[in-house]
Amino acid sequence: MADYYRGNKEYFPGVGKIKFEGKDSDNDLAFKFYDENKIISGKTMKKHLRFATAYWHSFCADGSDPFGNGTIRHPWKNTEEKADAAFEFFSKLGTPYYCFHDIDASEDADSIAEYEDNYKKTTEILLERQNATGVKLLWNTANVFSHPRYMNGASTNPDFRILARAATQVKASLDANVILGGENYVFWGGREGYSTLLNTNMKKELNHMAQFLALARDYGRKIGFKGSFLIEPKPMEPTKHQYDVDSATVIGFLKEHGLDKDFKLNIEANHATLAGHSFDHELRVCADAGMLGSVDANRGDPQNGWDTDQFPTDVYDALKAMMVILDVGGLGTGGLNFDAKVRRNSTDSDDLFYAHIGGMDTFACALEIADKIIRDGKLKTRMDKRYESFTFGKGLEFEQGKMTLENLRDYALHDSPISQVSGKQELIENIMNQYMFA
Ligand code: XUL
Ligand code: CO
Repeated sequence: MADYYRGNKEYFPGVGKIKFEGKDSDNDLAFKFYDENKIISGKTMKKHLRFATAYWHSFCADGSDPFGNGTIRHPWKNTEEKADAAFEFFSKLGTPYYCFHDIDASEDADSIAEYEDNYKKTTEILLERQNATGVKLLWNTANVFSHPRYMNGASTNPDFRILARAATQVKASLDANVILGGENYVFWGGREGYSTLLNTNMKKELNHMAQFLALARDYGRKIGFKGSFLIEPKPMEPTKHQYDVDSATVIGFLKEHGLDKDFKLNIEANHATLAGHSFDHELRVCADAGMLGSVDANRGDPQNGWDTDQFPTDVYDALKAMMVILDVGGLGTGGLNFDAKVRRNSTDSDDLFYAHIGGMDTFACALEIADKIIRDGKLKTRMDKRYESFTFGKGLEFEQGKMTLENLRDYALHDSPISQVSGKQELIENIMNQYMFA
């Protein structure tokens, strides 16, 4: 019996189950570093990394860009065939989770009844394949940004009728999520933002967005959704200014509107780059607020300013991300979703496998190195030492809120002369390289 799922037809016939063969393997279709059963600090790699494949990039995108038509021709013709191809791919590759937008998997329709009917049937199709393979839903979401009706936004649209129309898609997506046992539900801002303030009442739009999110939360909880609602920050694209600019902005917004108990964040590497931050900065901001939900694992191109959604291959970047993730005790119900697409000129069906194998190997390396760094504790000791002056005496009293501004002045007045303390950045960077290439 084949060790992967196949429907009526095999969509990736040249490829079998992708196995771990180790770093000396010459087999291009094998993992060199990702060994799902390998135990790292008491947990398998599979459980640490919780990889997911994105339906939209892998089974919908056709390589088209603003200057040219699609280059990638998918053989699947309808919802069922697409689902067969997707689950064949997941089971051959071994990503334990997947993610989708409503209209990636299900056919869109202008009539709400038809849209809902399609989605119900699609949910059954997906559930059957989930049961056949054991692959689970990390999250789903509603695409309330592609259709022309959403050109002025969805929950921030100045026209109430459009806001209500968007609600039908979010409701249907939450219904599907509960049936499919989704572990999270995502909101990416899409067209929630503005092109010019000359025609935009920003305060009203932000209040509407908060109200809409609260209603989605209430409905989700009512129908038994127990997972996290996630907001995915991004500063621009498609609007000039997206409301969910970056982690700090989103966290402030959620707290202002009392949504921070149910909502966490989904951090995408390329969106961090666009916001002028590093990937690990965005993760750290969420981690410190106790709101790190999940990760869209991809990368941008430092030489341009748009969302290239490339597969992650930069081990150093992934390592710094994994150091934050391990530091907060792991991804919880989140995962590493490859919100990434093969290039327009990567047109063979096996390219999709190489892309994911590379991303999974990158994070597997990062996990092993991050775990070693954390267990060794050398960097932690150095960091703790930098803040040592707050662990005793007046420094500790300050942290405990026991000092006034006058007390600080009096302390400074009687303190001995201040000596410079180096941050030792270059040395720490050398130590990182030593861990990476040891
Ligand atoms: C867009 C993006 C989306 C979200 C889901 O930049 O990242 O694919 O992840 O809507
Ligand atoms: Co994303």
